Amino acid sequence: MKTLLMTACAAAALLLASGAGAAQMVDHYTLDHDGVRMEITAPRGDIIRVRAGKGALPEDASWAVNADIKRTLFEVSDAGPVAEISNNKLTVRVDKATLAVTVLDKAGHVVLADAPGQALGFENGGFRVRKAMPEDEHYFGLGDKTGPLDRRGGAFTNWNSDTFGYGVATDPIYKSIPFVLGVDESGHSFGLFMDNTWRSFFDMGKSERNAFVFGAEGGPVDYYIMTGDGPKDIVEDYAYLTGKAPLTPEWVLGFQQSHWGYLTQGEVKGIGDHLRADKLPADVVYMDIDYQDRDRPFTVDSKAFPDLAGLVSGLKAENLHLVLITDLHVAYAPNQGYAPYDSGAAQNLFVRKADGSTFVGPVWPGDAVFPDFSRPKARDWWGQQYKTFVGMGVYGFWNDMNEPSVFNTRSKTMPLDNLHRIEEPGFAPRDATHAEMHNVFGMLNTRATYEGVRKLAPDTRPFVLTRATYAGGQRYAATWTGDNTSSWAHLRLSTSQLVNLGLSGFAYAGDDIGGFAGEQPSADLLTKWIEVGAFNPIFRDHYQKGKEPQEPWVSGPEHENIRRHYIEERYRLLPYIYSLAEENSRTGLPIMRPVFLEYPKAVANDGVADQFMLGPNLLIAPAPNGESPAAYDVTLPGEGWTDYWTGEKVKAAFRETPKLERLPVFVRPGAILAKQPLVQSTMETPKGALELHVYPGPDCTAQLYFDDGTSFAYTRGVFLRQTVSCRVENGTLHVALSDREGSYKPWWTGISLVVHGWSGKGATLNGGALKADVAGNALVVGLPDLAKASDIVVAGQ
Ligand code: MIG
Repeated sequence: MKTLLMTACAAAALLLASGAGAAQMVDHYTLDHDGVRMEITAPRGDIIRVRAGKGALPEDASWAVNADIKRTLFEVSDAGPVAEISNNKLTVRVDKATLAVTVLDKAGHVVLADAPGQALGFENGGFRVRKAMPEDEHYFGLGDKTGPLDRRGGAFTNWNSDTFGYGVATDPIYKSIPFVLGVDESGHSFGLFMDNTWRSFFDMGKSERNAFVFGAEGGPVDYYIMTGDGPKDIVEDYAYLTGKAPLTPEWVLGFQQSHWGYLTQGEVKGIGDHLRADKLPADVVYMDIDYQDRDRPFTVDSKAFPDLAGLVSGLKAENLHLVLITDLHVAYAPNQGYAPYDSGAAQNLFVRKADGSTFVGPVWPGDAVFPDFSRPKARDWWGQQYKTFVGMGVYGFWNDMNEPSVFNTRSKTMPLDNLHRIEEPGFAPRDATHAEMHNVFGMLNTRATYEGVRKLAPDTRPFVLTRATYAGGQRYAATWTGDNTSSWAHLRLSTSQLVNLGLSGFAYAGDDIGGFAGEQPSADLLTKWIEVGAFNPIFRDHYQKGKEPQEPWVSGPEHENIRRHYIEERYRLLPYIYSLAEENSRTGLPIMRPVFLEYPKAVANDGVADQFMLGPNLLIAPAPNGESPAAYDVTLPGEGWTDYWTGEKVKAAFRETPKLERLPVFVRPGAILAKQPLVQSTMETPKGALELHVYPGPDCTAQLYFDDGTSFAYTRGVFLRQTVSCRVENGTLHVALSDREGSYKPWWTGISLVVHGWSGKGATLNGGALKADVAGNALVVGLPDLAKASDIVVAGQ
């Protein structure tokens, strides 16, 4: 009876009488025009998906989009020449004569429209789509691209490429993330994600002044238009579609030291010893290909590295993690007792040539074979290769060369007619050419690594670092910007690269601090790069074989002291940075942000392109031309900001004179920053009080988040979450803490409340008097640990 009733209700909901031409609630709308079939669906009320093909719709399958996303219902009225689709968030108009698509919000504002003229065209097996480009719209995202922060006026290709020593305008480089975020000068935003793994392009007004054009050489017309109230909504929509990065192990947020050319076990241990002797806080040392036997993945050169397990535990005793490179190219070494080859070959798990035989191509180990990562069986097998390393206590792995890079070929990769096997739920089981699989190959490599290491150590958070990836790859790996160059231009470029990566799903992104390739960085350049890197999500010093040392201790004590100061500040800020990581795992919002993500109207200000924010509270304003001593303009998004270092209030616009030891950092009015006493590693428990730095102002709310930083116990309730907020009333500051959630036991015994720009004396806790001392521009109030809802009242002067 119950079932019958529900069916009757559903049927009633499906038919809404609406005068002439009945409007219906449906979960898709299909139309045909001129041999093209198009379908509109809505994965969520604020997102629409457009698919199209010649004669028939393309396969409905994706490597990027979460498989559990369903279709939602919308209303269609298609009596006239323009079909109108609507739900409670948006309206889509499709011109039946041209297939032009216009998306409007509920206020009637055009979110995104097709360009006048041919909106969708098919040619040579590929396609192109043209969208209108309003004059005040700015474009971001596209993953890791060179060039300016704003993509407007640029044209870009998506084709994962090994580009050693790339320049500030080289395109493409290593990754393909076909997602664009559009923001206009009143803050209206849209997102566009083209889910197509073939070689593709985005021409953002370069060829046509008023249109942006995107398309691919093959594969489906399959794209999503995201709508929302501003850029944050769009970033969250994109995360809804393609997934969020898992919460990182906390040690990944520490300082990381790496080099291609640490040649012996003693040398690697020596790096750890040197970091500790010089009191340079650090969490990670990397080993590049040098540790392997003849560059063969999953081997160890036992002459140079006689006791890898001993090295891992020796570094662990210094509170350091080891990260090991494990490239995908398995040495082609039949009958040599090389297990990765033998076991993979026995099960036929390598990519094939067009004629069906195994493809062999040269990379570091010489002739190599390439795991067919689109097969679950190959991914499982790959994951098992990590058993020995995980058994030693290594949980961090570096997947390089996974574009994939192949030596001695013009294309730098494998033949486009090579064959991969797709055996993925959602896809028809079939062979796919390398032309189709190239851009997603690196992501599938990291998926195999991530899932494999998780299986081997189910309660430890793994860390995977990748060079190549595709949309959605953030679910498996962090990334870095590849082989940059030691130059001021590259330091500047890194900001727009990392910001756009963050907007494209990759909250965990870094660049080679100091520059990988090229001439030795000057002492000043390395110092500045460490200063900026201290405020980037991934903070990793890495450099090429053959260069002079580039660790923070080189170039003398004066430079080392400045560098240490910034690395130390990074460690003090870890409670704040870690809470940003936790926020990212829930929402997809990046850790490093463009100013316009917090202040959409700032998108109109060209000067902000060199600035970035760390979370919602810190704005970093490096000199655009780091080598120039000339003063430069700093424009902040409003009044009331504070200089992070001096605690002094600053104006909304002023000039900065560059100084070697100063990286300008400013704090938003209304910020609450959680900080901790200095530690040398995240493995060390801080001693003393948790610091809560309050900068009284509007929108003053923050969430404290802590857990053990390494396990999955937080998914079983072992975390600590508490809301802190502030408001000023009649010159009196009120700070409120909520009840604490979760069962994680804090390391601190008390809380030090530091109220910046405040000199009043008396403070009370739930009515009882507290000790309060003036320190510089701040008032410091000593509090006990407060797990229960509490009100602190700090009097004005
Ligand atoms: O062809 O493993 O981008 O970070 O040090 C060079 C050696 C291979 C490229 C990576 C770089 C790494 C290097 N690799």
